[in-house]
Amino acid sequence: MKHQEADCLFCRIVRGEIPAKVIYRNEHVVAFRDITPVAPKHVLIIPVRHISSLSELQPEDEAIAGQILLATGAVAEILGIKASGYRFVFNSGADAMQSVFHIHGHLIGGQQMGWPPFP
Ligand code: DGP
Repeated sequence: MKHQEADCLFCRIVRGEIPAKVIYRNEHVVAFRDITPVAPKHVLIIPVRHISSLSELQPEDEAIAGQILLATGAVAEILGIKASGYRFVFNSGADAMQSVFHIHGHLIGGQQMGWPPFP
């Protein structure tokens, strides 16, 4: 598949080589349940195309970036939290504790959250 990396965990989920609870997909993005949920609802939304982090997004990726954001409403509706509310978080780099280097937004909800998000 074009724009994919052989050994990237999330590229492998996109290709179906590693099982995941996929709840939504279109030609641009895939959304699947996080393996270690931090809230009652926790889904990762990733681009089909391999891009390692927000910092690596290029001007030509504008449409992909938009597709990731556009998918949040559809995913929140599937999860039943569109009306109650949700948060969409990207971890980028070491301080944010990014651990998988294929862009992913964490869509989390299903409970009241606090702000700021750290103690
Ligand atoms: P981050 O720290 O932002 O890079 O988050 C990576 C997330 O990916 C983390 O919440 C756990 C999740 N994750 C890691 N490996 C797997 C996997 O094999 N399957 C699924 N569904 N999620 C995974």
